Amino acid sequence: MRIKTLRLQLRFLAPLALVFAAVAYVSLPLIDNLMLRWAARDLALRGTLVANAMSDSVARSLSEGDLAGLTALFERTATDERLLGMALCGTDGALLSQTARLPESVDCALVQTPAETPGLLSLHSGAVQVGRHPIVVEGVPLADLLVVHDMSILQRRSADTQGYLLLLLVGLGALMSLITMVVAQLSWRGWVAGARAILRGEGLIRPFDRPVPELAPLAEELRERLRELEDGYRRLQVADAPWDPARLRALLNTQLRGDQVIVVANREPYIHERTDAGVRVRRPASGLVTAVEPVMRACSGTWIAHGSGSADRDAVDAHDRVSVPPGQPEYTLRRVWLTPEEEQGYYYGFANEGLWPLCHVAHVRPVFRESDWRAYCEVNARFADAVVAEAKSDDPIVLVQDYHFALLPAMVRERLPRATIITFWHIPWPNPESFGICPWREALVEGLLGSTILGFHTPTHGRNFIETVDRFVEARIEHEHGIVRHAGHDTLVANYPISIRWPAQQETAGWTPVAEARANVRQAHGLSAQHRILLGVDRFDYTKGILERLHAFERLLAKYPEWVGEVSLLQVAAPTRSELDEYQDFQHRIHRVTARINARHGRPGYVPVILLAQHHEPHQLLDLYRAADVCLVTSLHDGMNLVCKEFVAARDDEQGVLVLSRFAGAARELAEALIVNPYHVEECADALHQALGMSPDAQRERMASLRMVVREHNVYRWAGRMLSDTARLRLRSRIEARLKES
Ligand code: ADQ
Repeated sequence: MRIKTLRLQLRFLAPLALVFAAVAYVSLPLIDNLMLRWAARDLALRGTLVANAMSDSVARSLSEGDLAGLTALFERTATDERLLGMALCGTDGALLSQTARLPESVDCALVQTPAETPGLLSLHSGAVQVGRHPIVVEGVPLADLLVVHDMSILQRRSADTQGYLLLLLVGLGALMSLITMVVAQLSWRGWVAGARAILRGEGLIRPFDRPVPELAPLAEELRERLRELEDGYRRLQVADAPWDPARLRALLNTQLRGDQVIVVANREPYIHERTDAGVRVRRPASGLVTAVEPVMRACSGTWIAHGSGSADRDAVDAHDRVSVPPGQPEYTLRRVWLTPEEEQGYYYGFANEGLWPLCHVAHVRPVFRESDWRAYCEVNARFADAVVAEAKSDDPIVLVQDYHFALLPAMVRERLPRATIITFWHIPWPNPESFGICPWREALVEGLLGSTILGFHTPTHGRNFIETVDRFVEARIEHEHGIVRHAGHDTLVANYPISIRWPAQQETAGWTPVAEARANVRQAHGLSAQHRILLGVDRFDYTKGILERLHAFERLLAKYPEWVGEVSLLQVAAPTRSELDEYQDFQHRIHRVTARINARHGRPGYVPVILLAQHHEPHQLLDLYRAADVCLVTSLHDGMNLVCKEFVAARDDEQGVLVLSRFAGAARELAEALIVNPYHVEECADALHQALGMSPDAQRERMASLRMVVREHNVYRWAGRMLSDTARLRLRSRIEARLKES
């Protein structure tokens, strides 16, 4: 018998045994006492019967003075084994007659003793009982007859009875224990197996592991209900109170209290760089950093990233860690070092020449090199090592960011099976046909299926992923609930639209007023105060639709010549991945087209396209957003796009028009923008014309509605919804683990 079963049985038997011992201890003396009393009363009655039967003979013998005959009568009567003897005492206490075996301790003095029980005088040494029975003839008391019974027989019987009773109780106890144990075992095993099966999604299992096909529909229904409850819970999460830093912190401090959070991202939130003026700390222009940092600040976790700054190595301790933000440390940044070859293969090669174009439908061919793939695998393994090294328990929460780490979730899962791994894919996921051209498609999908939760910006990206799983790997899919079961492990595929931090009131109070920002920006670029500005802000990337934007602007000037000289396109493009040919070619092309448009429509004092191919600080971008009449986001394909949300957040004057590509994830939420197909030059030119001619009231109406959406759907909601789901799944897996243990 297994130890666990033995423990389980003892759990039932021990209390039962205790109860029976207590019952026996209390009840046996009580029962014994009761039986002795009954027996004594019986003997007393018996004595009375004897006395009554003999009273006539006694009266006659007394009247005749025949005491010898009386003694002979007593001797004959006292032959019974329980009757020890008899004595006749006069009313004055004198002994008139007695049997030979009368115990010495019995004499006529007892007649004077008051009796507790009528007719019962006393018990001597617990061994004899003396009954006193008056002989009364025609109402006149003549004498007292003492009848002495042997009590030792009763005591022997009492001891026998106790023995039998004890045996009976023990037998009963054993029988009841056995029945209880069997019933408890059956129901316990049944419930545990049933609950496990439901949680595993396999159906109920009968005790002793025999399947019960007739219960399968019930199990299915139970599972269904459980999922519906969870879906309802998630919907409620969407509808309730607004998300802000306090609510996010409260979530981390309650539902995820004490749980360690580790972020894995290629990009670090703080970069130490060597400059002529000494070491400078720079913050990268990244939507991802903006989104994830509040989580880190709230939970004092660890952020693992590639140390890419020229002074990064000087800033870390012996374990490659540095506390950030500098000056007011709130969490730890752990840097991972890559060789130039590794960076080339993993980052520029596989991630940005392979996966980036593969996932964006932007008509740029992905390049897949074997050496890049090897570097990608190795770097993923290096980061997985760092996660394991930084983990303080066997079940940390690991937030994996983006397409640089598709293999890492399964690598971490293998070494920390109890970890909760949340992977967020910041870029789109294409349909299975497009994804299928990747030579390592199965490995990438299986790597991601190591995640507990896999998040995308939109349901379409999630659906594409599930269809890709369906096409290329062996997995069970619950389409309705977005759950994929692969290698004995569930992954929840869900959508969490990312966003920006909505600015606090004290922050907006410090902003340059809109009129001033408009004037400053126009002055900086030599434009008149009334000059209209169309604004584009992007990384200098071919997916952002910068070329299509130029085409649309060119068409606007041609189709609606009244705008020539009145409006300029101010395009800010932050250099990015410039090491790659594709990016260099693209950037050159944009410069060429810009020059062509300017040559065609420009004139002294009027530059139609102002191209600022450089990084801008956040306050500079803020002034540009506030100065613009129209913001143009024309991505050919974009996971979400944060620029359009930044523009909306910057416009507290409720003016300005957003023109937004339908192929950006943001188009799902920002329906009040002018939604365009960036490939359709004519449609885009018309939208620009409409935007420039829009009345201030119409602008206010649209902008107020857009602001409401972005304020509510902020970055804290993105992180909060993901972490709420994390907390729910961790609770569930803890219950599951407990069930397994029992
Ligand atoms: P990106 O492709 O980088 O992000 P986006 O979401 O627009 O795209 O974020 C760009 C960020 O860089 C914005 O915060 C913007 O302000 C900043 N930026 C752009 N140009 C700049 C410049 N010249 N100087 C300084 N900063 C500049 C990826 C996905 C997106 C997804 C985000 C977040 O491609 O679809 O929205 O991740 O998940």
